[in-house]
Amino acid sequence: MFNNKFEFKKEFTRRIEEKYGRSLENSHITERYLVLGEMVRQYSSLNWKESKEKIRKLEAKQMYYFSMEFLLGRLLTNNLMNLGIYDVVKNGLSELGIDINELEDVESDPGLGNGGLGRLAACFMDSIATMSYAGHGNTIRYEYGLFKQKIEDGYQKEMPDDWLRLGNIWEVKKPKYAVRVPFWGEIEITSDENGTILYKHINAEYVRAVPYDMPIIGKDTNMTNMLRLWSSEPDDNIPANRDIRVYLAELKEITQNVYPDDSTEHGKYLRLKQQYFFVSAGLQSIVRNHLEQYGTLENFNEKVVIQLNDTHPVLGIPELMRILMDEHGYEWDRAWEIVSNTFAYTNHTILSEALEKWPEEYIKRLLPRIYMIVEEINRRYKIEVYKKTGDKDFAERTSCIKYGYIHMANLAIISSFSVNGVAQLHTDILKDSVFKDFYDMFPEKFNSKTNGVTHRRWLVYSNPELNELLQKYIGDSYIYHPSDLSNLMEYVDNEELQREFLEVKAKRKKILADFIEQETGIVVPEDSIYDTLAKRLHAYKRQLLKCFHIIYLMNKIKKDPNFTMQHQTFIFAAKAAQSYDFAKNVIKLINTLSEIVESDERLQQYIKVVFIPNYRVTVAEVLMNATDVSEQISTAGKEASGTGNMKFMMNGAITIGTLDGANVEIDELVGSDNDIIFGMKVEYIQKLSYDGYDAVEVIKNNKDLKEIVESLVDGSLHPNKNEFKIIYDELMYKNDEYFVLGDFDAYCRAQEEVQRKYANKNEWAKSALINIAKSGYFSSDRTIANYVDDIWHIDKVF
Ligand code: NBG
Repeated sequence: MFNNKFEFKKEFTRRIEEKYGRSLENSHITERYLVLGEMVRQYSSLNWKESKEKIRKLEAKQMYYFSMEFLLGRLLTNNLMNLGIYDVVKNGLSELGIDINELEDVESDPGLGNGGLGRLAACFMDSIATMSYAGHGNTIRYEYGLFKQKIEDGYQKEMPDDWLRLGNIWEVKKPKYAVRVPFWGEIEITSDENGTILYKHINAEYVRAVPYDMPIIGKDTNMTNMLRLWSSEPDDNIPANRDIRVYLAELKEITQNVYPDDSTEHGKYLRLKQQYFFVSAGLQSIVRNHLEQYGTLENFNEKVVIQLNDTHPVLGIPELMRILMDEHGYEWDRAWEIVSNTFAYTNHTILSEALEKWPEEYIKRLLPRIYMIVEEINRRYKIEVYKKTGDKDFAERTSCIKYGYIHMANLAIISSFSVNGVAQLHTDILKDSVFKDFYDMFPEKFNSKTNGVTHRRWLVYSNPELNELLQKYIGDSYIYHPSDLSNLMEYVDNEELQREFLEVKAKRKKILADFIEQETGIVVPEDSIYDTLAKRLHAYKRQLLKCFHIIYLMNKIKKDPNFTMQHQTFIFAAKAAQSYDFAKNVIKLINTLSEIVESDERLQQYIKVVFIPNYRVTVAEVLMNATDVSEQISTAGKEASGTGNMKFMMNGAITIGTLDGANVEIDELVGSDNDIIFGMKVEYIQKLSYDGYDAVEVIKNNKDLKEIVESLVDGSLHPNKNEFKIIYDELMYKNDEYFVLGDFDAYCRAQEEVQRKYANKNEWAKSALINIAKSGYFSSDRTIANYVDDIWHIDKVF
């Protein structure tokens, strides 16, 4: 392929000429990008081949991460860095007169997911490969990503995220591994000559699932894993009476969009189809691969472990039962033994709206055989539990079919050998309340795995300035051993380092400021506290609380002629789900505040408000490392973990947050001098929820707050008094479900603490450095090590 810059240049030029029939000088930037991508992918193919051979030779156990989302972000830089050829390529290109950054910018950022859950899957893939474990991803090849967010007149507008416009340079289509996935139809029950009962799926409509494989390249290792994305295509046979155009349209829909609108019946069926489609295809291919190597499924769970990323892939459980029994002649008991030792389930949220349940009827119609198996799992479960406890109520309560619905989390817990939460506090809540019954029954299944993020993407590659500074003091071992970041503790009092750190931060702030100006036209001062809240827009994440603090400041600035503060820039980035009106209303509010500030000189002396549109991995990469203050202000108990909090911390931002999710662990590690914790705690909130919380009462007793809430509807923020009515109603008539008002005062005091702390530059820099030093714990390398030790039990391949 190429071993040095000279060979690279020659090869690159030759390929451009061969592929496009033109000279390098006349080639288009997209042609250059595509050729480079192809070269890098092929470069990694040798490792891919070697990894597969080694896995086979060692008979290594493999982990498969089943997830409906993988928010990969762009891969060119990451892959070049991980392969150790970034500089060769960069310099080679530069000598050919090409700026590598321009090619990097051609790559689209595949939004194959929604938020933390999808990004976590991507971080895990990086750590697993880098640590030389065999661990692959299994997902859907969505034709369009989530959506591109545009802001028009302050409102969110959704545009298609056409990420495949230039093709995907990393994938290889493998039609020979296609499998068939059945929907609809009926089950015909017969028996053979020995009396064995046979289940035959008749009148089914088949969809062809075709895999596209992407290499997952580890850092400085030969290990290359696979992310398999399934795409739907027409089957060779379709039912005789089926209208072919309808068949094609419905089939195409399966892999068209991330999160199709599931407010309609059609949408719900579609979502269910997506779930079954990718788990069935994934399992069929894993089983085939296993049989090819071992010739038996007897040792399946010794060689395969499947991690279910939330409940979306839980249909994999009955599907594997089906494959073992209907296709390979297994009896129930033995099949169950294999299945219940193969799957492990991760819960990512306790919000009841997100704990999936499906009308029984839907599964019965769409997946008749799967329905029968779920029913049987449930029947046996209830008998077993009743035998064990003698408690009928308990058995009913925890069963997976209740009141006409199939409860996916219950099915997952009953059928998996491991159930984990994603931060200590979250796991405690699962054990103590949400899944208490199950915990009482199967305490051994429950465990906690605090999330992590790949510090290579989020620090080493996206913040080269900080990386360089860290290496100057502590060397580069932390790239592979993130806990070595703690070596920085020795230097946190060093004033020279503190100064250098602030310089690095200033450079990153400049980069962000330029980006903001380019995206929004807003000019933000560099000498300002960059205070960022970037995550999905949701009531529990409380973007609204931050808005209220901003309005509070605006009111103070206007009223008090002696007002003064260090300039602070409030940055938001968030997408709202398409049908979530409240969230969209908050986006409009943020943009309205931004406009008010932009048109008022006096306000601008002290604050700026910025909404960065179309939040995605690429934006996070310039946003997090330029931030001074990391906003993690969810209602305590609601944020399972958070992972943005970790990315900010790693880049030396100081957390202002509630004791929620992984914030609790951040606080334990850095200590209360180095973060700013405020607000009601989980226990108090739980008590309040029962004991009476009266939003109207809270406002009555707080003049500032009253003024703020009223400004939503009295025309002072927007001439249309109904503009923020949805927000107003949520607070006043739905009793402020997420305690925005209840935490308002505490949040304002915490923000005063930000101001006080920032005034002392050395103190600030020291705290930031302590945050960086302690952030090794939040590398996904640590998380993966925990999963390997406690759940997966897989061995290193290299
Ligand atoms: C999210 C939680 C986050 C958590 C990520 C990753 C879902 C359903 N859950 O708090 O809200 O960090 O999962 O575990 O997206």
